[in-house]
Amino acid sequence: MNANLYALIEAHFPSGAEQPCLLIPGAPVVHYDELAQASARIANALTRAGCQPGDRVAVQADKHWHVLALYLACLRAGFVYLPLNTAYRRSELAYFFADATPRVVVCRPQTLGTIETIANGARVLTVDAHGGALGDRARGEAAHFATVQSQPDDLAAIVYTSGTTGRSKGASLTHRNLASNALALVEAWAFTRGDVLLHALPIYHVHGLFVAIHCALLSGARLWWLPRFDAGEVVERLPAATAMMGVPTFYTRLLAEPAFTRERARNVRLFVSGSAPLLPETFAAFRERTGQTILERYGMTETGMITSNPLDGVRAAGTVGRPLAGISVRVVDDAGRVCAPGVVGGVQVRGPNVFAGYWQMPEKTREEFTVDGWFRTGDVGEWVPEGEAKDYLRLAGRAKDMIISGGLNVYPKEIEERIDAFPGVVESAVIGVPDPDFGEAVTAVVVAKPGQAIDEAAIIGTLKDEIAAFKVPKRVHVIDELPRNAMGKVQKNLLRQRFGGTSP
Ligand code: MLC
Ligand code: AMP
Repeated sequence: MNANLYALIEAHFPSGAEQPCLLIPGAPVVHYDELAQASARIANALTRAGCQPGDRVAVQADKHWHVLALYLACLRAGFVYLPLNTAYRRSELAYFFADATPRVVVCRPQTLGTIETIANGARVLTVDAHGGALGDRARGEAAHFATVQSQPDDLAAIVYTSGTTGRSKGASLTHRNLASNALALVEAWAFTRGDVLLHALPIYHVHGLFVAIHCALLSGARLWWLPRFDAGEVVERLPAATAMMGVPTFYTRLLAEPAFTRERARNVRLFVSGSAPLLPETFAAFRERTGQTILERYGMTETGMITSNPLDGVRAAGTVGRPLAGISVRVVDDAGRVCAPGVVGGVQVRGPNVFAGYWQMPEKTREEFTVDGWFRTGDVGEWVPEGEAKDYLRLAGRAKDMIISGGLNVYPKEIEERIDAFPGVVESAVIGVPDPDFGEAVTAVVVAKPGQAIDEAAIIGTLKDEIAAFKVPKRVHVIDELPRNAMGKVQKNLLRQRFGGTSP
């Protein structure tokens, strides 16, 4: 049997392949056979460009359907797909290229000049709405490509996640990781060929790329392929959709639209939320407005999806449900002992979904696994001890010092190091404060050198030139001294209380 994920996906394509796959506003429908042929052409073109199985193909591109074909091409040819957030700037990209040494980089036409100077010897091709240079090369290629024979442990993708040390780590994901998770989700959420999934997520993170796309393609469903999340556009398309996936910000923004009514949501059988905590207020307001109950699930880049509230049965606000089929989850104390229900501890995971390790970081990989093979998520939670959500997992916070803003992770250390390097700054602390739109807003607290003024706008402006804008603090506060505990550790809880109005 071929463990290649593309082989599995293709086996589920609807028969009589001229079935609609991507519904794109203002553009012709893309059918399943067109997608398959486009992926074959790209696989042939990349092979001709020198790519071999195991080579990395790094992609920083807008959400054109050709990019989906490119992803499928990499899978079927055994190349390792490496998606990059479009917000990443030059220095961030240079790090990824140096670390992953891709054979090919695919980018937007407007960044070609920059990327060529940092691509580390990779061949650089553009992709745009018409296909770009990649499309030009693919056009003359055969529309057939024999999917390579893959082993379950062969790499399918590397997805970078930020690290507590400020250095990003590439999570190496295998064909087995992606395939097992995709099958578990199709089953848990009962996707069928009759579904139409509204897809407004970006396709450079696991939520939009793997969770959403695999559920749809593995069930022969259709997707509304929207370039980005725009609440008005989503409200317009929802009556023609049966499912939607989003980060909590999608749901708070929908609720802010007066045109988003029960009637608009009537045909949708499933609203899924994840990537960040869904506030119980949002859960309740959504139910009140639409009569529908959001299904919250929990996952991470290194593991794919871990737990989910049920399709049938109680979906409980503030919980992330039960482990998906084939996945084991445990909650342990600091000594590694399993916690009783109701006792908060570290969340650990084991199963075919758990990644193969961090790209070229064996030490870091070892640190994140227990001796008996469980992956430490860095999240903290408990099993609900009683009531209608008994035995569901409730996340209680994070052991790792991480902020989630609009579903995107920001590690304070990376930002603090940059702010500390500004002239006039003694030191800084970066925290997340509650934000009605992004859930948490990145905020900096800075100590100035005696007699030096801190220019908030200058710090924000300079950081925006250097790093992805979603990581840049929305505010910079100046303070005389950072509060520290007896061990000398900065008490971020006190800063959150002072600048975010939350209790410590
Ligand atoms: C954009 N901006 C953000 C931001 N997104 N700021 C903080 N946090 C964010 N998430 C800033 C931009 O830099 C810009 O700033 C301004 O907001 C407007 O930019 P935009 O591009 O117009 O924003 P918008 O399209 O409204 O994007 C917001 C969003 C988007 C919430 C729709 O961030 C999004 O799609 N988030 C989903 C991310 C996701 O897929 N996460 C899953 C990760 S996988 P300025 O100052 O320049 O104006 C994962 C595992 C799992 O976590 O379990 O799923
Ligand atoms: P990432 O590293 O981008 O994959 O983000 C994974 C992290 O997002 C997890 O470790 C959690 O901290 C968080 N996360 C994902 N889903 C949820 C959820 N439903 N509720 C709370 N946090 C979540």
